[in-house]
Amino acid sequence: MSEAMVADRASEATHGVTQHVDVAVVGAGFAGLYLVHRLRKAGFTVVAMDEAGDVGGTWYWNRYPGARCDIQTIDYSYSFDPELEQAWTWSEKYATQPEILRYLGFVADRYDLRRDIRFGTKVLAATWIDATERWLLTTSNGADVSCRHYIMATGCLSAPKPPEIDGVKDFKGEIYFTSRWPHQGVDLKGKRVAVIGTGSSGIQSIPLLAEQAAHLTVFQRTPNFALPAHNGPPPSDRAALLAQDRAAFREQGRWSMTGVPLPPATEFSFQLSDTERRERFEKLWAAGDLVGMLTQLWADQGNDVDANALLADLFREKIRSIVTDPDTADALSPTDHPFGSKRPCLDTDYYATFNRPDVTLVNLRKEPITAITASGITTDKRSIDVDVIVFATGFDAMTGAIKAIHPITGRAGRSLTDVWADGPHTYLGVTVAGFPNLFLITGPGSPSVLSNMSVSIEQHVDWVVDRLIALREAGFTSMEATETAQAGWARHMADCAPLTLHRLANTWYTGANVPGKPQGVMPYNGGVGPYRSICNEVASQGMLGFRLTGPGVAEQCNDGEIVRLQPDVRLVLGMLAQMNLPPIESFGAQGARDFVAEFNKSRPAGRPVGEVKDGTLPVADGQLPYRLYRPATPGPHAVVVYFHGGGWVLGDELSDDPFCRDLCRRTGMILVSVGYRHAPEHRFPTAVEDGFAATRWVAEHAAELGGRPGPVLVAGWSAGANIAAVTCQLARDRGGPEIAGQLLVCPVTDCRFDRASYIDNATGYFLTRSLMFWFWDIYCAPADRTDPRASPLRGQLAGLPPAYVVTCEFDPLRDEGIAYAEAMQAAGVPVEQLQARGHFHSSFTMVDVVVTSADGRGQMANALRRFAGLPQAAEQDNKQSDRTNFNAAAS
Ligand code: NA7
Repeated sequence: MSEAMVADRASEATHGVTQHVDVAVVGAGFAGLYLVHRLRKAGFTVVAMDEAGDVGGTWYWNRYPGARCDIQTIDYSYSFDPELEQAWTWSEKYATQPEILRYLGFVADRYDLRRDIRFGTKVLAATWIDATERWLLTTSNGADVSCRHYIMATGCLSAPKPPEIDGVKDFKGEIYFTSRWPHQGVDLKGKRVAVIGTGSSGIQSIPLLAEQAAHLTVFQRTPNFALPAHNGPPPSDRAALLAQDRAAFREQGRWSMTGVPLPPATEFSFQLSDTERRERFEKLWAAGDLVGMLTQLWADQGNDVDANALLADLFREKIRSIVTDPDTADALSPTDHPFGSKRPCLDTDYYATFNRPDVTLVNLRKEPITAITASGITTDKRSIDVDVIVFATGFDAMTGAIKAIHPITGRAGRSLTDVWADGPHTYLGVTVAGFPNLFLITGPGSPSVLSNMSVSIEQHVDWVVDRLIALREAGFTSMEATETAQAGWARHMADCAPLTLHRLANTWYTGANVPGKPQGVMPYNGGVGPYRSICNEVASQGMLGFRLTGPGVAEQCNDGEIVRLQPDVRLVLGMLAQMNLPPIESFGAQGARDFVAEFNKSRPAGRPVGEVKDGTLPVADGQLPYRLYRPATPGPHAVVVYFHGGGWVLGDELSDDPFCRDLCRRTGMILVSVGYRHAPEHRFPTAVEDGFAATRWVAEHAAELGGRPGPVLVAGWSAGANIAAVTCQLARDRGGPEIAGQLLVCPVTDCRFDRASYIDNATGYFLTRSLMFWFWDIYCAPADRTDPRASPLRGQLAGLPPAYVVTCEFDPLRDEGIAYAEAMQAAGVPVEQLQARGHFHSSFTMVDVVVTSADGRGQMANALRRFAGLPQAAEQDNKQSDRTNFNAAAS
């Protein structure tokens, strides 16, 4: 007898009518249907409940004219059963709502799912009962439900937002909501119709409503970017790809960033000419591919404001070319948010609809609605009489359908509404601390609405059901996220913020569309594939961050944070691990140099600066090459002498090119990157003596180089930072040159290898302990290593120029960098530190790859500007960081 049956019998005796199941599900849409199928196959008893009269979820309700999906239907399908995929053929590239609903009905029939679904049934309250370790659900219709596990498959956009406009009740005409369009349809012939809202629902329905209405007035608060869908049959190229290898196509989608198998763009905006960018844009405009437009143009379109603006300009140009009245075109052109930060739309003749004589646009930014009256809509400029008002005003997204639907009371009587009062807190977007055995499918904190929902839904359902099976096998009856894991997820979500521009717009992604709702990016923007691998890791690391309990089994809690690396660092390290490279030191010095040179060819090119010039400078016994980076701004500029990384063995004056360009742009200073000589050909102390000599030469020739005469600054990364640090000590002791400040990024400062960071980060973070041993051996004989020119930490530190010292958490060199900063400070040197959480040794030099390091590079640039007595730079990244993930604020 199953556990549910036992409980059922016991309960019947006392309560009579409660339905006992292993798992209860709310929702019978994409997620609910797959849940019922998988749970049943896994041998769980299950009941699903839905307020609707049939399956479909969002697609049951959202049946306004023109409603379609805007991910190509080939991708917007279940993939769990190849036979199902063979049995169903979509007729259109973007299926209409009726076809999607037919598909979901077909799926329900095929697997006989309806027999476990209670339609017309609302869950009124859900309460966790500690004593039985079960959820008790009271329902609007029929028996209450007792379940071990409670799964919310309620969708992200299913709780409509109230109109929030005074006077709605006074209106004497007809009122409709796109999200609750009457099943029998609406006859608008001969009527004066108003539509409020120009999100996806408004944009899809407006052209069709215009065709029916006598006159259509569109009330627009925020213009949106829309791309023509070019509907028709599914494109043959993608259909062929799917047919060719269905499994591979689906698998590629599962591991992609968006859930759609399209390789992301690799070239950056600044690597493409205007013509090339326009060609790419026109191609995607003609293809009508929204995911393509979001990901395929150039690699930085999604995370760089300026790169995104190039795309937004092209969009606005299109709008002006379609809409004949310039004022209307202007009003329809979005200017207040980057493309993609607010959900862009797919349309059919949307912009052209405004060329019709019977369509009027009211720009609510210029004339806000003051009230709805008996006869129509009044703005602060005029009254417009209408017979029908259509509200296309959207949803209380992501959290609305979970917490507003019914009270959910977890452990110790805590309500989810209270726990989420300052915004949703979840672990993986799937579970909530304090709410055992409660699961959210595509909840806040999961990729959900920033992904192809069908892929994310299948992943969540599979992960949850697999966990339930594993719990059952191990004898556990409850599973609950820990506070540590949940706080860690919040931090990870916040770390992901710079990966996209979603934080820069007021949207339903951020909760800004609902008055009074806490604001912050709710979906996980770190990508579908990375998210999948994280969920898999949680399971493979012994259910990291979960407390598992059960009768007669010892409690298990492997507590911790699942992602401690910055999200892009995690991707870079994952890719490096996959490459399975031999240790760099195994190549020998020349082999390692060749390897690094080859490796650098694959990195994004550096960004443009005013001028790049190569030259040589004299040292006592020869010439050193250098590369000078000059800002585009008028000079003379302050001058920074820069030393590249590479363990005194590898690299050259060009090898940190993207980093030098970035510093040049951010600081507005000249950077002179010096090609100092390397070991083993030139062992200690050649590199540091070259560094000192080069700095002196640059200081003496600053004016000739176009620089500002006076003190110079020095900067370096890794072994280059060692040279910069030593140069400051030598300049102090040898009578100049005058140095205004030193920027030391992950510096080598000492020859001791027993600090914790050398042990904790010995392997796995690219710069390994054995590679450092190798560098030291090649560069410097053991007897010389305590010389302050090799280990500046062992030198006199008083009287050094002010320093900005950057260290990275996952770097063997971390602790000696911190030790140097602290020792300088103790010696009276003004020191600032940036201890970069989640970063590795190469984070700051991998410009445009590790974008989460951009903020730190901005801070370094400002430190250099402070040292040079210049005002703080107008921070490129500050304009992007005014809203982060609210989970972070709470953590
Ligand atoms: P959206 O995208 O939230 O759009 C709602 C629209 O309604 C949007 O233009 C809003 O302007 C506007 N709106 C909302 N409230 C008001 C008030 N009070 N006055 C004037 N205008 C208002 O919802 P949709 O249903 O179109 O689409 C939802 C998602 O479904 C879509 O993104 C796809 O993923 C599928 P605002 O932009 O807030 O200024």
